[in-house]
Formats: sequence, C-alpha cells, structure tokens
Amino acid sequence: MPDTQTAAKRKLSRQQYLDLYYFMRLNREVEDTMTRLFRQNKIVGGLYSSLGQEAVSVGSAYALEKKDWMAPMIRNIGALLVKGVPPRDIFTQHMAKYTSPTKGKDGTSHFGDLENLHIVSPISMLGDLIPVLTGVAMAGRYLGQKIVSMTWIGDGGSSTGVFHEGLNLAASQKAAFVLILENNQWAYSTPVRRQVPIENLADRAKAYGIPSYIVEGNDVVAMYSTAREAVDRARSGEGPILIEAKTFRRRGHAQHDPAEYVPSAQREYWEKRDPIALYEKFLTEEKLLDARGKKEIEDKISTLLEKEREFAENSPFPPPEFAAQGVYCTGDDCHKIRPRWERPIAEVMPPKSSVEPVWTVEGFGHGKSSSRENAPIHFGDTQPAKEPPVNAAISPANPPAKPPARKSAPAKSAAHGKARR
Ligand SMILES: Cc1ncc(C[n+]2csc(CCOP(=O)(O)OP(=O)(O)O)c2C)c(N)n1
Ligand SMILES: [Mg+2]
Repeated sequence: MPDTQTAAKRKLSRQQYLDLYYFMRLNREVEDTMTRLFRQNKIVGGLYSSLGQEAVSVGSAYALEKKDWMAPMIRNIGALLVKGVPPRDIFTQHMAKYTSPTKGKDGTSHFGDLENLHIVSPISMLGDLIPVLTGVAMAGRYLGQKIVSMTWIGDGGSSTGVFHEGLNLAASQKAAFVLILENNQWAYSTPVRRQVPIENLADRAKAYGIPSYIVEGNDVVAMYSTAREAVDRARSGEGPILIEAKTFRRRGHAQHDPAEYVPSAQREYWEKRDPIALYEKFLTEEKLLDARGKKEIEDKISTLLEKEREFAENSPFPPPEFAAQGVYCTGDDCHKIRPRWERPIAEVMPPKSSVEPVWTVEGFGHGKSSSRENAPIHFGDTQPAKEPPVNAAISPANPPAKPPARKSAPAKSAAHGKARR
C-alpha cells in the first residue's frame, strides 16, 4: 500500500449531493452576512474567512455520524452548520450577545456543545485540539460507544510541538481519530514552502506509522469520500488517519489583513477553482440541479439567515454584572457537566476495581513485529494486573484534599446525564 492514498469518489444519493451543496452555500452566506456585520462594527472579535475552503469543512463533517465528536478551528463554520449548530448561535457568538452559547463572554468562535451536538469548543492555541480529541476517542472506546472524533489543523499549525505530540499519542493509543490538515498554502503571511521543507504535509503521518490521504480540498465529493473512508476505517479500529486537503485561503488571515503578500498568479489559479462553482457545474451536468432548484435553495438560505440575523441583532448584550458571574466555581451552578457513568463508579475506579486493568487493544504499545502483539497488555505495561495503577492516590477511597462541594454524588449522575436538552 502506498504511504499516502487517494480515495475513490463515492456515488451519493440525490439528497446527499444536494445536502453538500446546501451546506456549502449556507457556509458562504453565513460568512458573507458576518462580513457585512463586521463592517457595520457589530462583530466585536476577530472574524476569519473560509472563502474558498467550504468544501473542506462541509465534506469532512458530513462524513460524521450524529454520535461522533468534533472540534472546529477558525475556518470550520461549515462543519458547525453540518453538525447542526443554528446560524443564530454563530451570529450571536460573534456579536457577543447574551443569547449566544457563551452568553456574550466571547466575541469569536470559542463555543461548543458537549451535551447534544458533541462539539468541543475550539482552543486558540494551534494543535492543542489534537490530544483533546484523541482523549475523546479514547473515552468513547472505553465506554463502548463506537464513536469517531475529528478535528482540523492548518499547514502552519502542523508545525507546532503539540501537533506532533498529539498525533503520536493518537497513533500509540490507536484512537478512532481523524485529523484534517487544511493546507491552504498560507499561515498568516508565511507560505508553506518557506515553513516546511516537504512537498506534502500528509507525509508527516509516516513519522507516527499512521495512514494518510491527499485530497483535492476544493472538490466536495472527493473531500466527503475521503473523509468517509477515513471515518469508517477509524471506527472499525484501525486507529487514527491524517487527511491533507489541498486548498487555498482566499482572504487574509482575518478581516484586518488584505493579504497583499499573496502572488496574483496563485490567487488567479485558485479563484478558478472555487469549490461552489465547481460543484454547481458538476450538479448541472449530472442533472441534479437546475435553475429552479438553485433558486429554491437560495431562497431557503436567505429566509433562514434573515430571521437568524434579526434575532442576533435584536438580542441584548449581557448585563454588566454578568461579567463577574461564572468566573470562579461557586459549586453546583458551574458544574453542569457530570460524568455519565455507564457502570457502577466503584467498579471502574481503582483500587476497588473489579475489572482487571488490562488493555485489550490489539498490538497496543508494541511494534508490529513483536511476538507479544496479540497478548493483553497490563495497564502501565510493567505492573502485574492486580496492582493498582499509579494514579490510585486519587480515587473515591482517597479523594483529592478539597473536593468541590456538590449536592449530588457522582454515582447519581447517570440520571442527570439522561436529562438531555
Ligand atoms: C501556539 C500558537 N501559536 C501562534 C498562534 C497565532 N496564530 C493563530 S492562527 C495562526 C496561523 C495559522 O496558520 P495555519 O495553521 O496555516 O491556519 P490558517 O490560518 O491558514 O487556517 C497563528 C500564527 C496561536 N494561536 N497559537
Ligand atoms: Mg494555512
């Protein structure tokens, strides 16, 4: 098998083809609306554009199931929309309104939804979502949920230490994790070729012994097909996969940056490869979209966005005193998230654990040639199975010095977990 692969394009249902079109158009319209709001001074924080990269966000997120987890980066509004975030959350969030997911405490894209949509809030530091989403995948495996986690990273972000540490962690844990490396040719004003001495960033996967794909990121069907193949492989236990999507950042880093450093020949090359225009051509040729169908989709999007924008514009800012609330933990109010124990807590917590602390992941912790490849490996790899693991000091029998005050015991939290919104 070659080091880097290309996935065959899938044949989709008519509805799937049209969904991909709808979400790319919605992605672009949401961002165009926010650009107008920014110019009216109504967006309070940074505003980043994914113009020309919509196929990457939409095609990759469309490969996830409802139960799967993701964490977007700044240019993945399309992924949020596919996962089910309503545009009003994106508008109110960027306008720092009280009705936003963070109740106006953040003026840009730092919000998630752990309860319903399984979205981890983006972290500003580049690459840090890789170990976080690896952890999500590991937790899912531990709970027997068969989930896959996904996050995105830029070409620039792929040179951070945590990118490499995180990918190594994911690889050694065989986490069901898919990383989309969005190579849009620029990191701020630094072109890829002046940042990395390799042609394909997908090659970075080789260092961690994991498979990788290269995909034309402006082709939404290719993007979806590749992501779907990776998601299926990760779900079936093959471990993490890296996908390098070749694309182009058509605007500057953020609204403040006119990106005059981008050579005009490069810009022209990519402007001819607009993902929405390319896809419209395909849909028309395949007789999946005609002028009437296109108008219906456009009307649906503009009616929705007008309503959502009006809601955001008419929403209040948070009351001043709210700035002091929710900063420090006051007990129950701030700890809304509880572990959802799917087994009795005593059973899963050392040292009383009735479950042998044994990893059952095939080949975990060993090179492929090891004769012990299929043998179960003890937790920590060097300890006898019955001995408590090193973190036994923090356990129900030996809690941390000052546990946070809680009315309900953690064991009751399964019931809490069921009360979904
Ligand atoms: C650890 C870290 N270093 C620097 C920054 C500042 N910063 C934010 S985005 C960015 C450029 C990212 O480029 P790339 O990863 O290619 O993503 P793109 O903006 O092209 O989507 C930088 C330097 C940061 N947020 N975190
Ligand atoms: Mg970049």
